[in-house]
Amino acid sequence: SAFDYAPAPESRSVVDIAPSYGLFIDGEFTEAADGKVFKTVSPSTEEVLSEVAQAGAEDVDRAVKAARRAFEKWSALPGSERAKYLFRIARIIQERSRELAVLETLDNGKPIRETRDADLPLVAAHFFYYAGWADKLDHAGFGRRTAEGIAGANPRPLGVAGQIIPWNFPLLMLAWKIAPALATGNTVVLKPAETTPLSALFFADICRQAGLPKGVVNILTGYGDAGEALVSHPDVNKVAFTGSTAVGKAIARQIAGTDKKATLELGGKGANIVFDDAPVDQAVEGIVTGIFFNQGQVCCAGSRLLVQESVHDEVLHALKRRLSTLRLGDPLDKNTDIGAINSAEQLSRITALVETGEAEGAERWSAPCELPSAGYWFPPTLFTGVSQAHTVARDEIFGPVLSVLTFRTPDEAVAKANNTQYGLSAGIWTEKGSRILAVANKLRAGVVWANTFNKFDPTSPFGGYKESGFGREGGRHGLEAYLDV
Ligand code: TXE
Repeated sequence: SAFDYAPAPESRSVVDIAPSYGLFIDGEFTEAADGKVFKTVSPSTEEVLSEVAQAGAEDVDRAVKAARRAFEKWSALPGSERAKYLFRIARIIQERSRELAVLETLDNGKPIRETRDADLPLVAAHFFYYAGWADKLDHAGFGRRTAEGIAGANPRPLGVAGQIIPWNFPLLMLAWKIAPALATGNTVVLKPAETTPLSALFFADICRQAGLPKGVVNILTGYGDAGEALVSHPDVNKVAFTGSTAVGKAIARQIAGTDKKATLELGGKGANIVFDDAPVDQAVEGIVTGIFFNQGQVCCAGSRLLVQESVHDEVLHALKRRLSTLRLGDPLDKNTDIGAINSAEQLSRITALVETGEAEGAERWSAPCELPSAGYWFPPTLFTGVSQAHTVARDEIFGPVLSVLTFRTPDEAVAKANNTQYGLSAGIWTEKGSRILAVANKLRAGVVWANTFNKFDPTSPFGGYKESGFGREGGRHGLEAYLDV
């Protein structure tokens, strides 16, 4: 069967996880002021990996003060000096990428193939990319320094950035947030998600290794209350958040009436649109990448398949055959395609939404695979016979679950794709270039992929329309989010 294969596990011993970790404040690892700690577990085995300090309001205050003190010198450095630190960080990430990939896989549950081939190379790429910007801000349309002074725009850092990130791409979300903030001369207090605190703490170690001045990057592990304290701290000038739409809205309410700037990157319900002229095998691979990459725990996942009616049966047949070959299991095994769900809470959210889908009458099909007895797992699943009113067509499931809808004409595809509260991503599969352009221009989505899906690049801005949030990360636009011009 598809499950008979020789396992080739990545060695766990390449990463040395300490039994406990402190908060990283002002260049030092330190206990929380009230001594609180929490455990982080591996979602594929439920084994406790380590115990980390749990930040409270007092720790947030200490970290923000450290970042404020560091800001004076950091923002005054020439861009070329800041670039040197960022290049150094990027190179250390490359050198330590095997260790970091294994760590991320242990703490998050995603397959090592993904952390090794996608997460880590992209993390390094973002630091290299923004390092390259640091000394060019004055010369790239942001402004121009002349012998007499400054002509045109004068780009200035905002100050202290409070950054809150989720658990689905812990290191990559850190890179998206820290690299542009530092390149533009801001300092940072970052809170990783409570289920994936470890890679951010290893990153703190990399900052020390790179000789980054103390206080420029501070890492606070903890829960939502620490995030809330960070957002409301009066000395935080900019809030950058990636996470659920509900918390994003709460943050927007919290900072209303203050002078804080914000970027919010929230949920999604991306449409992957397959036209009848698309090569089926290629489209099927793109559908699989779109929704089963990282177990579908991706804000820009292609979680709604819109397939042209005339090829529905053919595409579904090929898709089910492909899904039956996916290997679910040990995320450290290099042959694994589908890893663990990140937490028991996320698994129960997925399970509840799938039950709702069944109760509302959509037809469920799950790939035949054995689920390991320990850990949090969900098989690759499809819903067919889905209408736009169904919950599984409207709500973000954030799991390996694809809802299949059909359309007859390009206009109907566009209307259905846009019929969502979200607007983060979409995909188009067709051989016709003119159709790609025509359809893409009508989609209300921050990212539109054509004949590919879930491809990321540090040069491309990423962000949402509608309730998927506002602001862009990545590319030149990602710099603007950290500058007053
Ligand atoms: O998100 P939260 P959760 C979606 C996805 C998922 C759902 C819930 O649909 O099923 O959200 O996930 C911090 N003030 N996405 O509960 O709570 C929290 O500690 C400030 C989409 O994990 O939003 C963590 O660091 N911060 C998504 C971060 O916010 C607060 C990625 C995200 O957690 C806070 C993740 C508060 N009041 C989930 N409460 C995406 N866009 O990629 C919590 N946090």
